[in-house]
Amino acid sequence: MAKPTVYRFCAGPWNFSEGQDPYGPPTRSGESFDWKLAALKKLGFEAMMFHDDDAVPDIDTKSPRQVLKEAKELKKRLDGEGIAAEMVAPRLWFAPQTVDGAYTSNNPKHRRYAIDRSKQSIDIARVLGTDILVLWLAREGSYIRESKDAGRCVDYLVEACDAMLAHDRKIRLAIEPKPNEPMDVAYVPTIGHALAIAQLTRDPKRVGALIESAHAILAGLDPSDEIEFAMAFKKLWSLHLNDQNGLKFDQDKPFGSANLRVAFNQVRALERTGYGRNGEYVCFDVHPFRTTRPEHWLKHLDNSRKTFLRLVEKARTYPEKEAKTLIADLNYQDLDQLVLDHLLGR
Ligand code: XLS
Ligand code: MG
Repeated sequence: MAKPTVYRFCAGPWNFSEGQDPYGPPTRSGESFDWKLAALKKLGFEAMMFHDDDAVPDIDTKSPRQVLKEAKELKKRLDGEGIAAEMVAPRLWFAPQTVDGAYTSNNPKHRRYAIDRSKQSIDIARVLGTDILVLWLAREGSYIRESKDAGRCVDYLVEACDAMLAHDRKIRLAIEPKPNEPMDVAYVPTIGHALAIAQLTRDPKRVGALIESAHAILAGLDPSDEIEFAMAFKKLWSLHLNDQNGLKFDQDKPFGSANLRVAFNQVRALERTGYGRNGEYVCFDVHPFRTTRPEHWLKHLDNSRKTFLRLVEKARTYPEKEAKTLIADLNYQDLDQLVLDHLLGR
């Protein structure tokens, strides 16, 4: 019997957001990076995840030398706080060069920009001590179908991955699927699409995935099935747990906030597949509600972690034997109630 997994937690600087949304300005004044780092430690988190310009602000204005210098300074600060860098993700959705896509832009110069910026993110990742580059393909998709050649875009995505894999022999690419937003329709909406792209690259064993709960729900799927699918290929290398109430904008709600049973089944999937046993982190890609006052700024992360750990207990005390008997008897009515009673704490 394998030892119980001891989970380690992670969040990004963007998870301490100031409350802005497309319809209104921030409701909390920003805090410094040091404040966020100290807050993460206080919450018992052991790692921080980074966009490239979280690690090196205003990155496009700096020389490669300056970028590496600042990455090394950040690494020293992280080491001083005992915080690991979980991943680096190139932010390929802000710059003017990515207005019509990054790797799949119709403009070859912009595709080159996206690949060069990704290679730089790999250099930052190596300095920070992580071998994971997360590719959330935010603008790889279309606003109207006729503006792009979706088949050619598969080739562009594979070309971009191949360039990254050739740039560094150790880096692993974790593709983070999402079906839409900011695009009308995105090109890599599910874990199946991500792993299919991986198979076309020059080194498929170095191309895996990251699953985000809300993104799977936006694709009309159950995140626990996506987790089990990715783990069947041994390719779930990072994880963004949060929640989502229906098909609308990406809500990044605290874990369990919208649907406790979906959260329970995600934790059960992690327990069953052994996610976390090879050093993988549980990241909460969650945002505080806009109404949250500064004195409550950390609650969305603290509550997500507490809910996660309570659901680990629920997974570990799940009445497996009773469930197996009901399954053998095809008695799914009582199995359904068994799960609810267990979650309700009969
Ligand atoms: C946004 C994405 C983003 C990626 C990292 O929805 O989840 O947080 O995980 O770029
Ligand atoms: Mg995410």
